[in-house]
Amino acid sequence: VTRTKIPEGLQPLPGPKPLPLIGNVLELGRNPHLSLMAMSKRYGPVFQVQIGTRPVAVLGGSEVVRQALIKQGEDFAGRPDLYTFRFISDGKSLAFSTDQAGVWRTRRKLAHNALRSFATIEGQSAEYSCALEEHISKEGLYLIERMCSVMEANGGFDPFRHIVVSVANVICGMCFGRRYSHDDHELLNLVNLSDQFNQVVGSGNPADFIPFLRLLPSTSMKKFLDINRRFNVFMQKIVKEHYDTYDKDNIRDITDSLIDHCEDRKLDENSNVQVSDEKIVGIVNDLFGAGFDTISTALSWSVVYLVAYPEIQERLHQELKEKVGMDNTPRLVDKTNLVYLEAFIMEVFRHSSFLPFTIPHCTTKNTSLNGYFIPKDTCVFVNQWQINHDPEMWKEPSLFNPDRFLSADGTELNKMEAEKVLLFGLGKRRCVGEVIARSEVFLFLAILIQRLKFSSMPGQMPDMTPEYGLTMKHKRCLLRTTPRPGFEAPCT
Ligand code: HEM
Ligand code: HJJ
Repeated sequence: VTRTKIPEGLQPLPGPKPLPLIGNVLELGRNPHLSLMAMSKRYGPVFQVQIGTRPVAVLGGSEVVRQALIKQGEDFAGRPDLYTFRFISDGKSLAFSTDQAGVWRTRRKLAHNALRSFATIEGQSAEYSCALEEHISKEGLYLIERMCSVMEANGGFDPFRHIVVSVANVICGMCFGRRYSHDDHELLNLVNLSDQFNQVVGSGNPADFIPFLRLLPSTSMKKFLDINRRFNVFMQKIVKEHYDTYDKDNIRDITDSLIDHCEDRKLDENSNVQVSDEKIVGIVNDLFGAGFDTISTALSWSVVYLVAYPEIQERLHQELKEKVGMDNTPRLVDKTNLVYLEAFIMEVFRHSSFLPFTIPHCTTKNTSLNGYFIPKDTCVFVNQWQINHDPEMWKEPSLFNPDRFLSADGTELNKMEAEKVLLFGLGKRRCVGEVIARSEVFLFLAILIQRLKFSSMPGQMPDMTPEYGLTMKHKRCLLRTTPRPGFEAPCT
């Protein structure tokens, strides 16, 4: 190991003493967000652990995270070259690859523009404000039908199992211009296996840092490779169908628009072609993968919280009754009026912190933070869970209490409190789907809470212990649902 000399006036990062070869991997344990938060009490908001032989800087305070990701954004905008990331989209993922700044920036802009054009740009329809709203409204109503019919047949339903298909259909509509039936096994098998994906790519997977572990047989790694293979086969088939039927005068969806961008660029002789077609069209893999997994996780957690806190569920339903009424389907414009729902969503984000760490970052040059030297190419973990549970920032952080996000008179969202929650990252690498994600979680929930009441199976409260991973899920469970008065019809 070569050490960069520490410049004068700077200190090396503090942290626990590493063991030879494995470093501090034993101290990380099964819940790195908790163990690293505990270490932060001792070493401060920025410290170092060694995973295998590799030093990792861990950021766990609101101030240092803002300093690093916003004020020193350029220095912290890289991604580390991690073993498991090489298998995601054949190493060509927008989110997980080590693309140089120029390539990454071009791809990120394309992703932003594609989402704007096919999701949030205002449409001309009177019924829906944008394509996103249309997709969510329709899939929301299908989801209710589905939940009720499964309920009638089986006396209980697994929330994640059905939510994930509806959420996948929203992103499918925008990316591919199509939807799948709730019985389509090709889609079901793909989207119901994301646990394994998430557990393997969660920050601090020892196999990313300790090469000899990769030689040991591992079922989780086998499943991870299998999921990525199936994911790529699924995506390549759809992309090929798009190439075969592509018509430059009729751009149907995000996949078409990315293909169109490649074609346009070939006609432009001045363009400095540096990003391959594969890396451009492959952006749709990230949009689809992120689009189905994160939002279905958020919604499934939300439904479980509704069941665990029935008085909160009742208050949410009453708010919908008052502010939207029972004769109208909720719309995105209702968001500003449904303040308790907004507060509930913020509290689900904070309390579950189901994305405990951002995707790992990497320093792009020698830099410093809080007087500590951090060399170029240092892997950086950002502990979002810690910021969302910091007792200095939150009164009784382990209490689930949406009211913490309301003004004293309960009529307005307290924006200052809401902005303290960190779930989408910050700065140059922050989530490109945040607007879509927030809209989608809001509208799906408004539609579900207006029409349905959720409850536990008698004597079987869902287990809300999260399973560690990139996105953390609650254990699969069975819940009950009954239609609210006036909405019995779709459930026959
Ligand atoms: C990146 C959160 C939904 C697309 C991220 C990151 C976080 C995040 C924490 C990493 C930030 C970092 O590394 O610093 C979430 C949450 C979501 C959500 C909590 C839902 C509640 C979505 C959706 C899409 C999306 C719906 C697209 C349709 C992406 C992409 C990146 C990303 C492409 C990679 C950005 C980059 O590396 O430059 N998201 N996300 N996300 N997200 Fe999301
Ligand atoms: C996936 C679940 C996948 C991709 C991407 C390429 C892109 C979750 C956070 C950010 C979103 C960024 C992305 C997430 C992963 C999934 C997801 C799965 C295959 C994939 C922080 O999206 O089962 O398979 O291939």
